[in-house]
This record gives sequence, C-alpha cells and structure tokens, in this order.
Amino acid sequence: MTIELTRIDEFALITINRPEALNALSFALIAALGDAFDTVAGSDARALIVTGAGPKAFCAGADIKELTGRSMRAQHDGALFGQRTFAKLDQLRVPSIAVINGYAFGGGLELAMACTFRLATDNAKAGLPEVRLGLIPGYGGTQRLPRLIGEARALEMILTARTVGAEEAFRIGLVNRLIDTDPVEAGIAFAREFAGFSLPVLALARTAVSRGLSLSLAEGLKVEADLSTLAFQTRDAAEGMDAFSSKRKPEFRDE
Ligand code: CO8
Repeated sequence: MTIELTRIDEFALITINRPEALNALSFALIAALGDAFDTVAGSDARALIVTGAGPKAFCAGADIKELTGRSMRAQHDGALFGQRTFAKLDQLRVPSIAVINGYAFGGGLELAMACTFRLATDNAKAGLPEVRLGLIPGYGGTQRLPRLIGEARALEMILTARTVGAEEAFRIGLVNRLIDTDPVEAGIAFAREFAGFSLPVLALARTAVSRGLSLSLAEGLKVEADLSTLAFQTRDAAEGMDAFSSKRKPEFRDE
C-alpha cells in the first residue's frame, strides 16, 4: 500500500508510505491520495494531517522514472490530474497540516503547499528543483509558492533550484512552525489548537482569505463583509457570544 489513511482521535492522518522511493508520487499514488481526500471529506474528521513514512522524506516529488518518455499530451493530462487532486486537499472543509519530516521536493512541496498549514522537522529540506530535470513545476508550485513567500523568493527558488532547510523555510514563511517532537504528535497538537472551534466558521475564514488573494483590496473587503455576516448568522456565533457574556466555555456544534 502506497498510502495509509488512519484515524487518531478526531483527526485523519495520511501517511505516504513508499519510503524505498523517498515517497515519490507515482500516478497510482496520486490517485490513492485523491481517494483518501474524498474519504476524509465524507468523514467527521476535524482536521487532516499529512506526513511521509521513513526517516528521510516527506515526499521527493513526482516519480521521475514514470515521467520519462511520455508524450506532451500525457504530460499535460498528468499535470491537470495532479492539480485536480491537490485541489481536493486545498478545498477540504477541514484544515489540513503537512508535517514535513525530511525532503519535500517538487510535487512533494506542492502537496505540502496545498495543505492549510506546514510544520517542519529540523531535517526538513524543501524546494522546487524541476529545472534541474529540464522541467518546471506542474502540480501548483508556480502558483502557490509565490502566494506563500512572495514573487522574488519564489522565482529564486524555482529558477535556481535552490533548496531551503527548516530554519530558512520558517524565516521566509514557507512553514508555519519548526517542531522537535514526533511528527504525528506535533501535527495532532497543532490541530488541537483549532479543532474545538466551529468548523463552518473556520471554513468561512479560510474562504475569505483564499478568495481575497485573487481580488483587489476593495473586492476582498466586500467578500469579507459578506462572509463575516454569514458567520454571524451561525448558531455557533450566538453560542460563542453568549458564552462570553455568561463567562463560560462555549460549546460549538458546527452549526
Ligand atoms: N522519483 C522517483 N524515484 C525517486 C525520486 C523521485 N522523485 N526521488 C528519489 N527516488 C528514489 C531513487 O531513485 C532511489 O531509488 P533506487 O534506490 O531504486 O535507486 C531512492 O529513491 C533513494 O533515493 P537516493 O538514493 O537518490 O537518496 P539520496 O538520499 O541520495 O538523495 C534526494 C535524496 C536528494 C531527494 C534525491 O533522491 C533526489 O534528488 N530526488 C529527486 C528530487 C526531485 O528532483 N524531485 C522533483 C521531481 S519532478 C516533480 O516533482 C514535478 C514534475 C512536474 C510534474 C508534472 C507533470 C505530470
């Protein structure tokens, strides 16, 4: 099995399990990831954690051996397939956390960037080294990296193939936090920081941020006004504000 989907308490955990190839993304593995994202979407999990099996890699990218000699048409279809699959992850109702425990190169970093958050162990190394192969990123890297770290730094990483270690990844905003505990435990601990809040309200906040990124400030502010009004209309908002006034802990019900 190339991926494992398991459950820890109220959280889903996907482990990419192909350590002999540094968890490289064959097309079969990408298809399995897509199925797993569908399963998570249909479950009551309150967050998804994604990590890689083995001591060396989160994921070393697309399976280079599989890409060799393919037609342009097949390559285009392959890029669209990977993009569609990672869009499922990006669009999950629940937030997702990539725990980068070693190499995250090419499609591996693209997978991590499709998650809501990224944590990194001290041996993490991230990059988009496709130009070394005469390729460019195809699973969202040219679009998500500049949105995360800005155009100049993204162009530098993509055009020079330079990889960054954990400290630099944290400094430039590619990862949210550095961790020095067990990767899965760290992912779960991070998920616990938001999992008690109202899921639909968290989803509205994520939608406001992601929609706004492709809009002008004025248009984005309109989206924010509409979505914050929607949040205001939830029962969880009534509960949260009442709990504040009554000096008690809110009990959110995702409604
Ligand atoms: N694909 C296939 N196999 C891989 C990959 C990979 N990306 N990465 C590692 N492996 C395999 C190696 O071939 C090796 O297998 P074997 O033992 O059978 O020879 C095994 O994993 C262990 O790897 P190494 O011996 O190389 O381990 P090292 O610790 O010496 O090196 C590195 C680790 C530095 C990570 C090195 O393996 C490496 O450079 N890997 C490739 C990284 C890379 O370039 N990734 C980007 C790939 S391209 C991409 O992701 C997007 C392309 C566009 C896709 C859109 C179209 C469909």
